[in-house]
Amino acid sequence: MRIESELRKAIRRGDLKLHYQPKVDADTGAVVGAEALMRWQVDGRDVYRPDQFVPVAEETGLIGVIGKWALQQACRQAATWHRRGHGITIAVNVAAPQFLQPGFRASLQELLAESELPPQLIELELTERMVMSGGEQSRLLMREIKELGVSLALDDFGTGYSSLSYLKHFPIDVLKIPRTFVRDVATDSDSAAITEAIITMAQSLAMGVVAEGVETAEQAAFLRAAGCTVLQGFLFGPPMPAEEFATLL
Ligand code: G
Ligand code: G
Ligand code: MN
Ligand code: NA
Repeated sequence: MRIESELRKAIRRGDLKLHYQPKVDADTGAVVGAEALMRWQVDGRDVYRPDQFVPVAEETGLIGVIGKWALQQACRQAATWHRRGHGITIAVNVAAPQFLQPGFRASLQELLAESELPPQLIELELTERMVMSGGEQSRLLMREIKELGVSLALDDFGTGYSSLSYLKHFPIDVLKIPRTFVRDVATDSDSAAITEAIITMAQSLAMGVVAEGVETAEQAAFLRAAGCTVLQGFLFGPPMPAEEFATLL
């Protein structure tokens, strides 16, 4: 419970921040979007990494507060860049208990309105586990959210309970190829085959596809040749503060 009480204090003190990792057009290298990733830092150093505190926040219900805060920050940031002529889409990770909380859609709608942001500039990254476990409730919620104009991406596609049939039933716009597949595309024929299959499937379902964790030029070349249109990873830039991200635009 130590992380929980420290997290409550961190929220009050404003020690949470969003960092932004570039997503680039595979052909031109132009920055087309960003993934917002939460950081809990004091004096520029991580107090805890998100994979440590996000699960605690999910278990204790604090995810409602910090998840809403993250969405608000992302909407404001996207609106600022949009006003400066950079219409880039910001993707925000949404945890299952946050997404399934009553009022999530209404609160998203309010945040979009208050920031005067075109909703197409926000994307939610959902997990397979959430989409599957929420069943019909998830499907209805997803449709309502799409009606707002916000797009939906499936994070770490193929690592959860992948039933391919659900891709038809849920209104998903984008598949994200996980880092664990991308890492080995140049050295392991199975990873290469799986990655190509995800890209082909996304294309035939008229979905977008984003490769995560791209670290080398070889990986980028493979993905580009396989038809992946958007790339994300340390090769193009790590998650960084908004001011630094702005220099890429
Ligand atoms: O940022 P990496 O840099 O360490 O993130 C680790 C994990 O934490 C990722 O799985 C990411 O999805 C999750 N994460 C980061 N920021 C957020 C957030 O704002 N909300 C949720 N739900 N998860 C986040
Ligand atoms: O689970 P999710 O995909 O939302 O989290 C993204 C995570 O991946 C973050 O922890 C982020 O810092 C990390 N990440 C982003 N790009 C790279 C990369 O090129 N290599 C590695 N090893 N990690 C990355
Ligand atoms: Mn993500
Ligand atoms: Na991911």
